[in-house]
Amino acid sequence: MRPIVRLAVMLILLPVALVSAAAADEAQPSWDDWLAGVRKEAAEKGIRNDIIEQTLTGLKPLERVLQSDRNQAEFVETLETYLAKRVSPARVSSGREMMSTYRDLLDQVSAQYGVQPQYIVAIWGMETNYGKYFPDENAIQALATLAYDPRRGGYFRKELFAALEILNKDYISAPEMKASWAGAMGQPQFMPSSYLAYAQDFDGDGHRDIWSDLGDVFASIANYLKRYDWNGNEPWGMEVKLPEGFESRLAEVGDYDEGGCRAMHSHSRALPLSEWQAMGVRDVNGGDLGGDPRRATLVEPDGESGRAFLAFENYRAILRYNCANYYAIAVGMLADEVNQ
Ligand SMILES: [Ca+2]
Repeated sequence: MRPIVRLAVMLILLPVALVSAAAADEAQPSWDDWLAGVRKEAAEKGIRNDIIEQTLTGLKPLERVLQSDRNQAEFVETLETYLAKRVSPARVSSGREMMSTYRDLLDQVSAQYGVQPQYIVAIWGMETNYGKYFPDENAIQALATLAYDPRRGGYFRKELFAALEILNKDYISAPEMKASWAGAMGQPQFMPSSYLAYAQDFDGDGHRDIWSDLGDVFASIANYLKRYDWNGNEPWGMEVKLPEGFESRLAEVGDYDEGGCRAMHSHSRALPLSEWQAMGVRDVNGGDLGGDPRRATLVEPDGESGRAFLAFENYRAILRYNCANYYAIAVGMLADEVNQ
């Protein structure tokens, strides 16, 4: 029983404990012992010795990474406050500039992956403000710090080994592999496991350089969406107006029942646009939805007093990038804005 009791105490105490305090707990190995275990496992996984030496020898945890992890403020945000920050006039106008500056490259990527340029630009803008925000923590150091910390250690340990695998494949060099404090890398902010699954070498130079090569950045974002069944001939969705007393009818439609990440569970069942039209739903300007047979789910991210949206299949691919309705709506609206 004792180890279980000790674990329970640890789980209660650790949210406020820092590395030094955690190291003092006898259930937690010292940083050096822990790192020795990582080195051994890396070697067993086939990571080259020069990579292990270069990245893990003398590695120290980063206190500021843990501080950031502990200090994630919980803002009470509404869709309006979220959109005001993420789809600001400045971000829209930068996005239009990017659409025009990188037109040729975006068109090439778009043709190859079947994702319209405005969605690539919108995700790029949402993640790193079109590459102007450049997180510059050492990815291995940030990931190792969070992997050592018991709070979410299992998740980050897997990401740490994925990051070592990226270096082992020579997709990027260790000094170039910069990340946010939480380990999200480069201009599209991919976690290492997503990088291994989706990052692309668009210019064919042997590197998947999502930090500084824009072809690789755009292709990696597009590939991510494509892998989640993006349809290049369809939009993301649209804002709509609901008729008076609609909520009782919506209850008859029922909840979304086809899986997907947690943000989908607040959507209605998918219905053809023609059925939404028949129920009195109109576009945000009051115009007809028409007899379109495409299916869309209804989402009211702030409940029935807030704005309402119909989401097409592509919306679900955006949620795979970041499973939050505010995020997907902001990407969709920013894409619409930068495409004008
Ligand atoms: Ca490349």
